[in-house]
Amino acid sequence: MPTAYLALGSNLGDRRAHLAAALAALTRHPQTRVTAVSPVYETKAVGVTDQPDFLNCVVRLETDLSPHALLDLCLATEQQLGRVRHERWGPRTVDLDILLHGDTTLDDDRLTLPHPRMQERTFVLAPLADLAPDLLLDGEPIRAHLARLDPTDVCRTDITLPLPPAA
Ligand code: X6L
Ligand code: MG
Ligand code: MG
Repeated sequence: MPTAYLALGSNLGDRRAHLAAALAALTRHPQTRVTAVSPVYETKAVGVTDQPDFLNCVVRLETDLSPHALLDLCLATEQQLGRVRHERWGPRTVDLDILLHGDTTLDDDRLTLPHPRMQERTFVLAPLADLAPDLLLDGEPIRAHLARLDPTDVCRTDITLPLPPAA
């Protein structure tokens, strides 16, 4: 089964509960297995900076779903958790982004893999490096990409998201 990595974020309401509920939804799906969850980071919003701080983490999945089917699951999970899209890059109850799906490279109207801007985002690379520091991206390990970013952009919390029991 291919291994995928997802970035999760929340900056509205009970942020920890939203991340936990997203994890539970991914676990319940018959074609996905959540096999690792990173530490949770508290992070200043980037893009639109005038919004609440985020909680961000990364999860590792084993999945039979194609990249597009996994994208559909991510979007359905966001909707179930009450995400309403207002302005671009605005606050959200939960956001699930596919970072990597096995060795797939893909670029169409709906999805680009690997995620085209993950190298620039400390809130993505810090938790990804916790799970997969040696994973190669553009020929370099995640830890080397992370070393080029500003570590003060993110703060590791003591929040733990338990790996949900297999459904
Ligand atoms: C210039 C222009 C600099 C755009 C940065 C960066 C835009 C990231 C959007 C950017 C730019 C994004 C999260 C967030 C968002 C999150 C934190 C995005 C999409 N999502 N900030 N901002 N965590 N800390 O999950 O990632 S909006
Ligand atoms: Mg996002
Ligand atoms: Mg998204």
